[in-house]
Amino acid sequence: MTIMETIKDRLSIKVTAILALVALIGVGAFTPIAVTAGDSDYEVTTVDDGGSMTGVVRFDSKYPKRKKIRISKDNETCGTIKRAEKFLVSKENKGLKNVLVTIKGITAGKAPHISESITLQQKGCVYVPHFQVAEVGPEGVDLKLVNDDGIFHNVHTYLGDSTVFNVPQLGTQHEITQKLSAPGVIKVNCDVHDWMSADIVLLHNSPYYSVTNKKGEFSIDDIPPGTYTVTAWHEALGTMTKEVTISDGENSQLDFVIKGKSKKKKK
Ligand SMILES: [Cu+2]
Repeated sequence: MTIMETIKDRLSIKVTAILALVALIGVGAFTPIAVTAGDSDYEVTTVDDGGSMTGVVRFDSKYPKRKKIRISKDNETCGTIKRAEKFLVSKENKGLKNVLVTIKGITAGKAPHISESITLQQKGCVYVPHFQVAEVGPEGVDLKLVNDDGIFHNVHTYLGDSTVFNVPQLGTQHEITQKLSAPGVIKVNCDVHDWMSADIVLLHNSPYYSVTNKKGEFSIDDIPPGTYTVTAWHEALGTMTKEVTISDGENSQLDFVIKGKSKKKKK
């Protein structure tokens, strides 16, 4: 095999692997596009008589169950079984928690609530909160890492495939602070306890967003009237897109329904 053939061969394996991954993630109408951080030339103005938008992100039928994770180390602190936090679905209405809903294309509107610091706790070998979103200014944000466990954790953060920071946190180090600046989706993992994961989304100039609660509900207000694209982003499902028209002083309802896997037919 020549070098070129070897490269071509490897490339085709890689492409196949990526396509397989896309097929896996692309549940329902979601597409695996990462969240975008916001407009750079956003202008803060007073929104008189803006409209609002409320809605629900939910499954239509069967929804993914929370995966059971067996713990084999640090059991005194971590316990023996955890439930994955990727899919937090309400039994009541099949609503999905921790979906970031964002209205795109608003270039002038309400002021963003800029966070100077955010906190990520390590408690019982789980990150709390599992998902959080913050608006950052040009100075970035301080991420306070709190170790409530008194055991060794290693906080490793990624933006895409690149490491943002990778810091050990001893049981004796209750709190350490790291700076985050670049907007985007930051994945957090513990190199000691591989089940520990969290997502932090940093936005810049993007105040028109909401994160779904445990019933999959979201709400955004003070929206200048107009027709916009709305995206719903979930860590494991990717992005779903819809259009909404907002009118003066009125509320628009917009629901995202995720097509769950169909139930197996009984024989
Ligand atoms: Cu850990």
